[in-house]
Amino acid sequence: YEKYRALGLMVFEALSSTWIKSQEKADHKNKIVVYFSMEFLMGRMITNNIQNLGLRSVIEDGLKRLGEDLNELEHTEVDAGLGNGGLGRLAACFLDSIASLNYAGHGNGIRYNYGLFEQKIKNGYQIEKPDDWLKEGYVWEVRKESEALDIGFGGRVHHDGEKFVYVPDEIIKAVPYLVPVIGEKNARINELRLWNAEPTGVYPPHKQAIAYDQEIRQISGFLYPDDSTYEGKVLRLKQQYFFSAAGVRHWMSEHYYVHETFDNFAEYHTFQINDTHPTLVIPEMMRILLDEYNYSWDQAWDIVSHTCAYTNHTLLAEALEKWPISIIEPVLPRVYQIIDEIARIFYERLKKEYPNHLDQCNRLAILAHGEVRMAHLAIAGSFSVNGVAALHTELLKTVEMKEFHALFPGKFNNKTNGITHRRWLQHVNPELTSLIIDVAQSKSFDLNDLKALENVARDAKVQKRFFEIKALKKHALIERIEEEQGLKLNPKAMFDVQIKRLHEYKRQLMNALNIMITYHRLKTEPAFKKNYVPHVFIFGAKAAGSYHYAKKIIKLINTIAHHVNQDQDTHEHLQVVFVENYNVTYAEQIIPAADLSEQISTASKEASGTGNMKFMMNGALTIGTLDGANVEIKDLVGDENIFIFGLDAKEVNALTDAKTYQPLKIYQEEPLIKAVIDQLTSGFFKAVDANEFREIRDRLLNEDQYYILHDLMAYHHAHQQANEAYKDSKKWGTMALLNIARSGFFSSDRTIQNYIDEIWHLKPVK
Ligand code: 26Q
Repeated sequence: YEKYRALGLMVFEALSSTWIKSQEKADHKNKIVVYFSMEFLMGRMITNNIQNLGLRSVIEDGLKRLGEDLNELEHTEVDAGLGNGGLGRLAACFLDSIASLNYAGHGNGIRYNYGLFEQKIKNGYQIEKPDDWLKEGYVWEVRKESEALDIGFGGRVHHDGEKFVYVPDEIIKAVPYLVPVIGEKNARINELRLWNAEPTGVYPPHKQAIAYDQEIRQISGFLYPDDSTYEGKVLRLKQQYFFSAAGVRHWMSEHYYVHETFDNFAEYHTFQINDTHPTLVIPEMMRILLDEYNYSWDQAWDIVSHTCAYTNHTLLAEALEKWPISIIEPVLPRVYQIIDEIARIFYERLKKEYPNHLDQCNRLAILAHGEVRMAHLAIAGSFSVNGVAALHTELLKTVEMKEFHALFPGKFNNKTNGITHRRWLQHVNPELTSLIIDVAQSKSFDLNDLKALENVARDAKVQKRFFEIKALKKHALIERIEEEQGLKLNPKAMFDVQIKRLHEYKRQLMNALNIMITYHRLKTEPAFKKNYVPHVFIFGAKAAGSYHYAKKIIKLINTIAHHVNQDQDTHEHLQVVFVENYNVTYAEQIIPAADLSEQISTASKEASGTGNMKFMMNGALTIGTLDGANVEIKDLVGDENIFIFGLDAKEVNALTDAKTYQPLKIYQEEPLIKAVIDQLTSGFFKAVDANEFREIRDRLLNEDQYYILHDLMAYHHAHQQANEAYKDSKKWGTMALLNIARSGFFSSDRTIQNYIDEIWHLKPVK
C-alpha cells in the first residue's frame, strides 16, 4: 500500500502544473457547465490518470528497475464508490468525456465518509458492511480550506419592514475536496468538487459539543443506498441542500468576483441537475439573488431558469422524489418560503392555461397533499428537461409528463446515455483494442476504428483472435472467482451475465426462474440435455439494506447456485455464481469475459441502462427486452444480431391499464412454470426451510407486478435461440464483431457533444 501511495503522490505532483494552467486558462471567460450530482461512481483512478498523463511507459520502466510491478500497485487502490449504480457511473463517464473533449466542466457532489456499503454473502444472505474507503487516505484529493463556505440550517425568517431576513440557528462549514479529472492525452484537467460537512466551532446553547460535532459530520457521513420507495429522511434532505447550496455559492461568488453582477450569469454557466436530488439549487439561487443581491423576483427567476437544466433518470412513479412540507419547512425555512412562492406563481399560470380544469392544475402543481414534488419544481425552474434514451424521452413526452410537455413544448429533449470507451474498452480490454487497431491499421485507438470491424466480421483470422481474447478474459475471471469464492468455473461454457443493482423491475428473479426451468429440463429431458450449450450464469448485485424482497431474491439465487453447483450430473452443463461485492472494478473484469448480456427489465421501466453498452463494446450479445437503450442497440445491430423477447412498452402499459393480467392462469397452463414455482415451496431446496421463498411464490401468483410470468417462456425461448447461435461459432463471431463495430454511438463523447450542442453551448478551451 505504501508503494502504491508513493506512486500516487508522484503522479499527483506531475499533474499539478497542468491543473493550475487549466484553472487559469478557462474560468470566468468561457461558459462552463457544473454537473450537480449526489453520486460520482469513479472507481479506481490511478490507471486512468497515468494513462492520460502519458506516463505509463516511464513508470513501468522505472518500477521494473526497482523490481516492482505497476499492475500490482494499481490493484492496491480502493474504489471511490460514491454512487449506487447507473446514475453515479454516468456522472463519472461524463466527467471523463468533458475533460477529454477539452471543455470546461466540473462536478459538484458530496465527499461521503462511507461510500456504498461493502457486500458480504453469509449463508446465501447479503450482509452490509460499512465502506470505509478513506481509512488509509485518498491520494487523488486536495483539501481546499481556503474555499470553505458556511451553510445555514434551521432558524426563522422575519420581515424587517423592507425585506425578508433569514436567521439560521446552525451554521455548518462546507469544506471542498478537489479531485482532478484528467482528460485523454492530458488535454485538460477539470475538477470534481466534493463537499465535506464540518463543525464551525460555535455551538448552539444546550448542545453537547462532541455529540453536536458528530451530528454535523453525519451530513457527509454516508451515501444512501438507492431506495425503492422514497421516504422522506431528514438527513438525506440535509445532504441534498448541503451540497447544492455549497456549489451554488461557490460558483456564484467566483462569477461575482470577476463580473460584479449576475445579470450575465446564465451566459457563463449551466447547472446540470442530475435527477431531482440537487433540485434545491433552484430555490437556493433565488434566495441568494433576492436576499443578498436585491434582485426582483422576476429578474432572479429569469437568471435561475436560464441557468438550470434537469435530467430525468426514471419513469417509475414510486421513484419520483416528494418531500413532506413538514420536513422541509423547519430545516430550510427561507428556502421553503421561496418554493412556496414558486409554486403559487406556477399554479396561477396553470389556472390561466387550463381555466376549467382544476384536476389538471392539481396534477401539475408543485405543492400538493402537503408535499413538494421535486420533479415538478425541477421542470418549472429549468430551461431544458432531458431523458436518457430515445424510448425513455418519448415516454416522458407522451405518457409520464405529457401535460408538462404540452405546457412547455420546447423544453423536453433526449440525450441517449453513453459510456467512456477509454475505461470500458481501452482500459478493460487492451487486447481487443489492439485487435481493432490492427484491423483499422491505425497508430493509436480512435473511436472510428471500431467501424473497420464491419468489413472483417466474417474473417476467420479476426474471429479466431476475438475468441482467443474472450478465452483469456474468461480465464482471468475464473481465477478471481476461484480465489475468492472457491468455485471453479467451466472455461468452455457460455458466460451469461447479469450485473446491476438489484431491483424487481430489472427482473433478476426472471433470470433465476429460467435457470430453474433449465435445470429441471436438464434433469428430465435427455434430448434437451444433449443439445444444451454449457452455461455459466453470473450474477452481481447489491440490494438496498432495507429492500427486504430484493434481499430475498439474492438468497434465492444463492440457493439455486448451491443446489446446482454440487450436482455432478449437470455439472458440465450448468453452473451459477453470485459474485460478492460487485462494484466498478469487478465490472471491469466481468464485462470483457461475457458472451451474453442480460438486459431484461420490464419494458418501459429501465430509463436507459448503460451496462448494456459496455457489454456490446466488448463483444457480448444482448438478450433483452425493448426497453431503454436496448431499443437503440437493436436499431444499430438489426434484429438478427440481438435476442429480443417479451412485452414491449406499449403492451406493458396497455396490460397495466386493462387490469386483466392473471399470473395464476399462466402458472396453471404452463407446466414448466408450474414445476419451478412449486419447487420454491416444496422443500426442493434442501438447504433452506420450505417457507423461505413463500413470499416469492405468493407475489408471482397474485400480483406479478413486473410481468415475470408473462415473459418467462418467451425469455426461455430467446435463450434457446442464443444457444443455437452460439453453437455456430462462425455465426456468433460475426454477430459479436458487428456489435462491437457499431458500438461507437454509445461513447459518452457522443453524448457529451450532444449536451454541448443542444443544452450547454460550450466552446472548447483554447
Ligand atoms: C433517492 C432517495 C433516497 C435514497 C436514494 C435515492 C436514489 C439514489 C440513487 C434514487 C435513485 C438513484 C439512482 C438511480 C439510477 O441509477 N438510475 C439509472 O440511471 C442510469 C443513468 O441514466 C440509467 O441508465 C438507468 O436506467 C437508471 O435506472
